[in-house]
Order: sequence, then C-alpha cells, then structure tokens
Amino acid sequence: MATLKTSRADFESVWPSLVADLQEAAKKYNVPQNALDWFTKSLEANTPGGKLNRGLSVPDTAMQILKRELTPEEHRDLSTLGWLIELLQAFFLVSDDIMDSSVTRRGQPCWYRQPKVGMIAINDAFMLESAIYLILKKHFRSHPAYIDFVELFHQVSWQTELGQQCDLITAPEDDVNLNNFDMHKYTFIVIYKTAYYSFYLPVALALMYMQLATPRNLKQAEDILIPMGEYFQIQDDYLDAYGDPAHIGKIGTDIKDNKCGWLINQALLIASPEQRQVLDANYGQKDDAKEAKVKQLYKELQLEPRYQAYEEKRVGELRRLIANVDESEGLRKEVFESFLAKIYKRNK
Ligand code: GPP
Ligand code: MG
Ligand code: MG
Ligand code: MG
Repeated sequence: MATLKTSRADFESVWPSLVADLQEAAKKYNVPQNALDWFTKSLEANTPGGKLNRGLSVPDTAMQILKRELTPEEHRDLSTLGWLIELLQAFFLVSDDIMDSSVTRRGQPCWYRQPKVGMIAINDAFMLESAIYLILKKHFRSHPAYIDFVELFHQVSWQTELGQQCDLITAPEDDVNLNNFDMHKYTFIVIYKTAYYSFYLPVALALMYMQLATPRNLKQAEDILIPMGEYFQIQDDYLDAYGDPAHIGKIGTDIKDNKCGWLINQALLIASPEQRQVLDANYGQKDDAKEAKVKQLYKELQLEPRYQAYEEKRVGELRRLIANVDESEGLRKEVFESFLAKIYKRNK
C-alpha cells in the first residue's frame, strides 16, 4: 500500500480561509484598517514558512489510522487543527525569540527585530494564541470533541510554559553557575517545553477528531511521543552549535544565553578540572571570543561523535517502543514511524 501523506500544497491551501476567518472575527469589533493590516501581516509573517511538520502530522496521523484518503471535509477539518498547532508554535516562537534575544528565525530577522515591531511583538504573540480559540469555536463548536480540543490546547500550553519557565530560570543572564545544571533538570525542561506541543498534541488532536481517543491509546501515544520529543529537542540543542544557520534558519544563542542545553550538560559530565575551569570562565557571556572558546572545548571533548552515538541509541529504543505498539485500540505503528522518519538525522 502506498504511504498516505498530505501534500504541503494541500495543507497550505487551507491557510488563506483561516486568515479570512480571523479577519472576519476582528472586523466584528470595527477594528481600524491599519490594525487589521498589522494583524494580517503578523499572521502571515509568523505562521506559515516553517517546516510545517507539526501541522501536517494531524491529517497524516488520521489517514494512517483510517487507512484511506480523507474526504474533502475531513481534510479541511484536520488541516485546520494542524494550522492551530502552527499558530500555537507561532505564539511560542515570537515570544521565545524575545526571551532568548535571538537574531534570526526561518532565515529572516526574528519578528521583534523587524522594522517598527519591537515589543509590539508581545501583543502580536498574544493575538496568535487567541486566534487558536477563535478558529476552534468557529469550526468545531458543535463537534463532540470541542471541549476536549479546548482543554487539550490549554493543557499543552500550560505544560510548555512550565518547561519554558524552567529553561529561563536555569539560565540567568547575570549569574553563570554551571553547578545549577544537571541532566535531570535538563530532561524536565525539554519534555515540557517541546515534546508535548510538538509530538503529543498532533496525535491527540487527530484521535479526538475521529472520536477514537481513549485513556489507553492516549497514554500509549504519550509513552512513545514524549521520548521522541525529548530526542527532537536534543537535536535542536545540538544544531544550535553545530547546525548551519543557512540551513536551520536561525543563529544559535544557547552558549551566550547560559542555557542548560544538551551539549553543556554532556561536557560537564566528562570535563577534567582544567576543562571545567575553561567552561566556567567562558560559558553564558555575550562575547564572541568566549563562545568560540566553549565551542573549541566541545570539539576537544568530542561532543559531535557523542551526539551521534546518543542518536543511534535513542532511535534504537524508539524503534523497539514502536514495535511493541498495541494496535487493538486504533493506534498504528506507522503513525510513530513517520514521525521518526521525519526527524532521524535531521539537519534543520
Ligand atoms: C524551544 O526552545 C521551545 C519553545 C520554542 C517553547 C517556547 C515556549 C513558550 C511558552 C514561549 P528553543 O529556545 O531551543 O527553540 P529555538 O532553538 O527554536 O529558539
Ligand atoms: Mg529560542
Ligand atoms: Mg528558548
Ligand atoms: Mg534551540
């Protein structure tokens, strides 16, 4: 059987109607034209334009479970739910780039650094979040899972904020103390700030939409998707230092930002006392030369091959978890296999 997959073009074809819905919602309150234009510009600059993996995986998951192509109505609805994840992601990224003092995103200056935007980006981020609930209400008000969708978006947002909070308070700008880092804290940060919204949310939405969600299959999905999301964020941390900015569309800031990331945690596990002193003296400072010294030490510590070994080990574990998926309550191994295929050895 050919693999069932949503094309990027089919998914993107749903977006303009959602922009129109949102403009409609704003027009109800007689929003002045310049404000409407600003909102449209923020929607278009921040929502499409990424890899769209999270959004595409909602219709993809449904097709794999149903083992057939979607009807036009199912395609529209599931793509709409997918776009809601992309709106959630837009809300998070606009905010995260301010908090991380980042420079570029998707090959462009971060939204808050674009002409005339600045801290207006904070309100733009709130509006991207509100857009989720406006569209949910408009399209799914009478769907049996409506309240489950609303609660799921709230729950996953809360989980992401818990992770983001820990990420931020573990990386104070003016108090570099590498003793505050450890792999236990690291794991908490990445599971909450990334894995729930990027991996669990699309599958849970697809199951709820098809009215196939049960406590058991949701739990089973979570048990695979959370370690997969943890692996995805470890890749993100690796690419922060080793990725090509032209490819990943962003310039890494983790070393300068004093982040409790995967690379520094691995370095701390294996550094000699002398190497530890180099890290203490150079990590977490807004200084190119110091950042370069940390990267040089990462090289000496052979963190790149260490990452590759980690990747192979983790992928082996994930493949074993997938092989053991119980398909009797609607889930299918293929759902998880296609998530894994999209991220294995990714370089962007
Ligand atoms: C990724 O961290 C995590 C997020 C984008 C979640 C943000 C959560 C909020 C509640 C705002 P990251 O900073 O490593 O991502 P990137 O490398 O893309 O900047
Ligand atoms: Mg960031
Ligand atoms: Mg961040
Ligand atoms: Mg990152």
